[in-house]
Amino acid sequence: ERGPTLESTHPLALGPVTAPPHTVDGFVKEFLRELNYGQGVPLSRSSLNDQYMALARTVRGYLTARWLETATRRRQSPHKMVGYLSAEYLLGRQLDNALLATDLSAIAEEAMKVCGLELDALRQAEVEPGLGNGGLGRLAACFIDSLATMDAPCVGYGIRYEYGIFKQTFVDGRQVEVPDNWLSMGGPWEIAHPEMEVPVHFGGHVERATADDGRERCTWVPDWSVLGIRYNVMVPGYQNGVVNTLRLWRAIATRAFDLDIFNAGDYASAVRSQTVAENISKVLYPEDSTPQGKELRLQQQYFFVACSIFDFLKHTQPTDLDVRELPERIIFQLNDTHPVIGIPELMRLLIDDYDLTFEEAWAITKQCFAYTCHTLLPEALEVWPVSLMERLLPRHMEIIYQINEVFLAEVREQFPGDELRVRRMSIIGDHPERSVRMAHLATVASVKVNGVAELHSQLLRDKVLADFSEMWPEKFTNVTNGVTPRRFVRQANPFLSKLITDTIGVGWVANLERVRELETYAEDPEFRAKFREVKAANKTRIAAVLERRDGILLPEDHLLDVMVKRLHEYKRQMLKLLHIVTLYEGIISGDLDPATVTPRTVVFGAKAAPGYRMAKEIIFLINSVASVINNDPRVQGKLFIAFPANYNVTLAERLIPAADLSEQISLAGKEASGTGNMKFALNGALTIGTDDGANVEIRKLVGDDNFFLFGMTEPEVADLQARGYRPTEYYESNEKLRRAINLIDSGHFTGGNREAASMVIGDLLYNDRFLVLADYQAYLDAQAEVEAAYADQEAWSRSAILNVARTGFFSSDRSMRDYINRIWHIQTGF
Ligand code: RUG
Repeated sequence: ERGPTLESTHPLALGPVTAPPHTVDGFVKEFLRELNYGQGVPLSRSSLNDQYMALARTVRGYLTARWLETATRRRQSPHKMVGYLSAEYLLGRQLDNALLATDLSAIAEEAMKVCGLELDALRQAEVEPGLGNGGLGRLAACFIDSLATMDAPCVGYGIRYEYGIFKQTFVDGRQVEVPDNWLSMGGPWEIAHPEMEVPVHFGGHVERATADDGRERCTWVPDWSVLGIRYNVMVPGYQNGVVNTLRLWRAIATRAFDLDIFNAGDYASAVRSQTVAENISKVLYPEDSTPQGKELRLQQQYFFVACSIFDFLKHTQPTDLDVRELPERIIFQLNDTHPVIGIPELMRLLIDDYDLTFEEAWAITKQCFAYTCHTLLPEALEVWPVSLMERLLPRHMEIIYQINEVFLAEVREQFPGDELRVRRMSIIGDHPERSVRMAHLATVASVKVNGVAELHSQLLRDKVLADFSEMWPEKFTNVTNGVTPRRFVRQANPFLSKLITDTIGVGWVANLERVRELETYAEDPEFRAKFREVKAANKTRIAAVLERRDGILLPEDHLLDVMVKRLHEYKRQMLKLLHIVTLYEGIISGDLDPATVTPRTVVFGAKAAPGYRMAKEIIFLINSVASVINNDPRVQGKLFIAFPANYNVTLAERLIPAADLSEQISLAGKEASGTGNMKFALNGALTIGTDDGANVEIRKLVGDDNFFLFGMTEPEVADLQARGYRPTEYYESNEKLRRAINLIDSGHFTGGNREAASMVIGDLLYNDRFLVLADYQAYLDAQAEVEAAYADQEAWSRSAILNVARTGFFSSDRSMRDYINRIWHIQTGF
């Protein structure tokens, strides 16, 4: 970044910043210095938090030299970079990741011992920054990890929410949300720059005047403003000396408080502007795939993109930047529609501040953005009422109208006389109220539009954005999601990592395709035995975690069947629950001899959006069923259900490596990609899944014999829905289904209270939008195949190994390569 240049002849000011020595002694010294001078305590009187803070800062110190070096190198040779715009980054804990990146794990462990401390205990003290809801935010975190590992120039831009995703607790089986005050113990990984404030404006009106050159100029006269404060978080590459930046914005008031009003005794009014401003970055919206039409959310979106674009133009680029060269300098990647307001913001800056004409600004802007769509649910595509936009961002609304005018003229030219098409494609929709369709705006303004898995991209092209793909077929592409092998294999699964490294060498961590070399070992009984030992060790580890964290006692030697993801009807947690109830009903009715049942533990992890009533009812039902089945002696310990509260990245890292079976059972055509599915396969779980999202590609790669496919395909779903779907027909014609539903409906799991499950059961029988009942029998059949396959442990291990060996494709490094080659066209490693 540009900053004041300080001329000094002192060697320390001239030379490169040097990292502390990579030795146990060096580490101990740095650690004690941080503890004494940073935390202000001697070791003997330090608390666990003091020790954690000092450790985190020590490791951060090792990163800092590389970070400054990376920034200097990039400044000296400016190339096109990526501005990754994302309202969410679900980072997970930072300490282990930073230790791995700097190759300091062993040194840190030893150094802590020297100080009489346990590294592992300090690890547990870290509160993970939950600045995202689920897959979308975690994807952003994986992507920036990969970009650093590939030495790609990227700044991740986002919001520094004071409260991240809520902490989930259960009270009498019902979800209760507790605020996530993740910063309360201090944030050792961020560096604040309160001096680099960015003004962001809202409201007001637009004034126009004709200038001397005869052209009209606009001035936005806003009503109120806030300041964006920059927080930098380092994003280390894996053992390559590169450290990129994640820049998060916090909103503060332009004037902290009004002293005159305060002195007059009106304390609440004195801090009002401060409260209004700080609310903008106060809390992450706990929504996943359904937008909430909240003004504050639009404020958040505009706030962070305005700060980010300003930051890029004014601080990252040279002062004499010619904005006409912007497309050679930057590509802003829009992670879903949340940052799309950045498009009219760049236009506004180019026209009103840099004095370009609309046409000039539009020609530049259209080359500076690319859009990733993460959903297929039409209701999840964001729209903003025109009335709200006019009130909050009047100048942007004008620009959007102008963009729309130019765009619709193009549509009319290409499709003369097709006014219906014009209406369908318009950026402004009329129903149910006049509103801005953010996905349309993004598509119109972007160089490329991509979906997140093959099937999803195809459905985007053919269905959701069909008119657009007809007009600009070359604009549409696919980049299948990926996950970082550093966090989700190397760190999360040290036992498997050791086995892989011992077998094929260490290169797989930065080049995951190399795990394919394990394929031949699937045939080796000795390797299979070692692989089973790894799984068993991971099961022991998760049992200890769940006992400590949740007081849950997992049975031993069970098939571990895991369904972890946000609670959403389309993901069909209810299908899993019906399967469990069917097994249980079989046992208690005497149809199923418990001796013949495969011992199975089902683990659920799922948060429901606080306003999503049905999802919360499903959580309650899962907990109710769990408490009855887990305590019924007739089950003879063959079935166990665990639903630890507050599933998060930290728990995922422990749970996924232990799983035998990965549940990916969304209704075909509804899950854009999924990324949990990739993490499970890479850790040697077999998938039971529908032909949906990235499951399709997982199955193709691992082979039909190593994947339990079931259920309708997307065209079959569309066909059934077109013919008219009647769930009661399935209920009436399938005895097992009827008995499972009746058992729930009887109040058996809810203390005799039939009302307690009525909302869920009523919906399944008379609505069932996601065709749970239609796929029920196929799911049961596939689960029977699972049991048969699990009975042959040698064959199962072989399949599990092949899952690991054949899913190297799902590294987020590959996703990033695809973005670089197909969309961004940037250089790496210069
Ligand atoms: O639901 C999708 C997942 O299928 C996908 O894997 C993930 C990352 O691409 O994004 C999720 N998503 C979608 N989260 N929010 C949305 C709303 O558009």
